[in-house]
Amino acid sequence: MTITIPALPDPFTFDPSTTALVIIDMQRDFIEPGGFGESLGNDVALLAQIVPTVAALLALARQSGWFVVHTRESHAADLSDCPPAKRLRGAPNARIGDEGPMGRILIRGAPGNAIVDALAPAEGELVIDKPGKGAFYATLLAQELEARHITHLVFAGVTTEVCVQTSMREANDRGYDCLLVEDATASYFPAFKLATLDMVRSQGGIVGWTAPLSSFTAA
Ligand code: C5J
Repeated sequence: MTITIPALPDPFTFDPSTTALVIIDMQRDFIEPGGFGESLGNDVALLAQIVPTVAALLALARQSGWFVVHTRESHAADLSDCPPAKRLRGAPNARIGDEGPMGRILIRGAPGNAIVDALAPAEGELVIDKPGKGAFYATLLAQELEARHITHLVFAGVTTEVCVQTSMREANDRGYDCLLVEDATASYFPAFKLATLDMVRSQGGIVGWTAPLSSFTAA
């Protein structure tokens, strides 16, 4: 059974049985007050405000039988998967692997590396630990999606112009039809979010589609 929803640049048609929801990096360190993101001077409220919308999207996906994927930007404790170039950029007193306000910054198992409680993965959902910005780089995501014959990906999460956009572009290059849920993604820089939505759907959907959550709930 296929469903068609209003979207930009044109309607988006998908079959729930071959569709996955991919929630990018809804991690405590990026979203909660007192975490790594806030310690860098970012207004985390901009990210926290989408949590209820992402939770509603997740509930809809679970109800509709979509495969669900959660990602975490994370590194091994010995930093063997963190290129020095990545570690050396950013604030000198808050590098990946340093002790941060919620444990070691972007290290697997640190409290701040966890997904926020409201979006905790359920049994049977895939959790991808990704050392890059993109969800496909150095992960098993491609194989996991192929094994389930997934053809369409619906994206949500943070931050829009960094890990969400990178993952969506990687997916687009791999042949997936991708849609970004407009009100289920956020950036510390609102102008970057708006620019990313425009980039994705420009030139006839060069990266994919965008639509608000209401397009899905109405359908
Ligand atoms: C993500 C980042 N998740 N902005 N990371 O976008 O560094």
